[in-house]
Amino acid sequence: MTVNFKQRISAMLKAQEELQTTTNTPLDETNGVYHRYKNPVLTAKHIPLNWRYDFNPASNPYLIERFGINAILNPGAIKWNGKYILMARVEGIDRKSFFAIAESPNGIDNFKFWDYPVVMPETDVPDTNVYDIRLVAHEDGWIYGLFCTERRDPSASEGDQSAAIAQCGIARTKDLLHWERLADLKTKSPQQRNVVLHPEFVNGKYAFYTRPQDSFIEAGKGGGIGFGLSDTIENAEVNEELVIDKKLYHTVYEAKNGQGPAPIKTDKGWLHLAHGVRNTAAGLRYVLYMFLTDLNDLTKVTHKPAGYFIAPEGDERIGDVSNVVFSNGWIADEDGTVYIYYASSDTRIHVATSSIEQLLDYVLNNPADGLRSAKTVDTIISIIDNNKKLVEQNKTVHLNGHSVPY
Ligand code: M1P
Repeated sequence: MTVNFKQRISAMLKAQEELQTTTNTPLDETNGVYHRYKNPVLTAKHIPLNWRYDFNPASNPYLIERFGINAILNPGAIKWNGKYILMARVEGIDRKSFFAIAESPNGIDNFKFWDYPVVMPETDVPDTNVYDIRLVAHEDGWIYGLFCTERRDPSASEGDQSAAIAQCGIARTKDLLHWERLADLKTKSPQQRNVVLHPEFVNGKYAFYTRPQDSFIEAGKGGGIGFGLSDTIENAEVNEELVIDKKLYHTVYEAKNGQGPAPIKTDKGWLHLAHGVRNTAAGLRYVLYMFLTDLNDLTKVTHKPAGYFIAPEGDERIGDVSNVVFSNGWIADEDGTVYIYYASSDTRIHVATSSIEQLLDYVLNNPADGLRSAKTVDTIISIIDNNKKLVEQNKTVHLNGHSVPY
């Protein structure tokens, strides 16, 4: 082993150790609903060096990176044995995605990958690409992972090497290490992505959030987030998909939308996190939004604040697929803290923290979309007028030379 070889390994290990052990801190600025954090929680640089380098000087005398990682994004999330687990989508330089699990003691930093990437069994029709897993601890006792499985469209001509069929793969586990692959979900839709399993039985059946409109080539032909039931999970089949949250003209989910992680149960209803997409001159823009569904009727959206909950900001706006935030994982802790994991621009993973209380306040009390500019102005005027009333009632404090209502 040359000195240079040893020095490079040592420098790389040191840099990675520093990256993994850096304390993450919340940013001061907040909109009252959540805190963003200074550093991403996972990046391509977090992938263990022994996955990428052959450290044997005999077979790799130049210490060449034998397999590069392009990005880490869109993780499923779950609290498991007291640890915060992210099952990330890792994308190699060969464009194939696979899953790998990283764990953290506190959910905001010190994420470290397990020794090996996840070995996900295939069905009789091998997956070309798998991604965007949603982890759900179902009341039947299994942990399920629902993910997108993509294969080349068998009807595509030889000249068309990009047409694909996306469907929902289903796997389950008891320990996150050994996975049993079940049959892919059957629906009437030619394409399915962003399918999520509801954590409880509904009328004794397995319940799914789907996206019936999805067309891989063209963004939808009507539709939105669907909901349907299946008698079994082993050969899951949803025959009827009811659209519960549809795409809508001139909203942030005008072009398409998709369920994020499985919803969180609260005493006021089921809290949902979803992504909405609209087209712009700069390309598609992906943002996150929230809504609440009825505790007993999961198909009824009871509250939905206007616009986005999280949009790409600062560095988040730039990456492999710019102007994108996407989330398919969150963890609601026993003390009510909610860890929202989101990827920015299909490149790296961040955390934002909130609480059930704050999220409920947000979905219950933030104004709904009036769907017209005039209604937006009405909303703002009502906020101004309420603040004026406080001033008139002398309910003010003086801050930095301003009279501010309290
Ligand atoms: O590139 C943005 C996202 O695009 C797809 O999401 P959707 O199916 O809603 O359009 C997915 O490929 C997702 O992984 C990706 O982050």
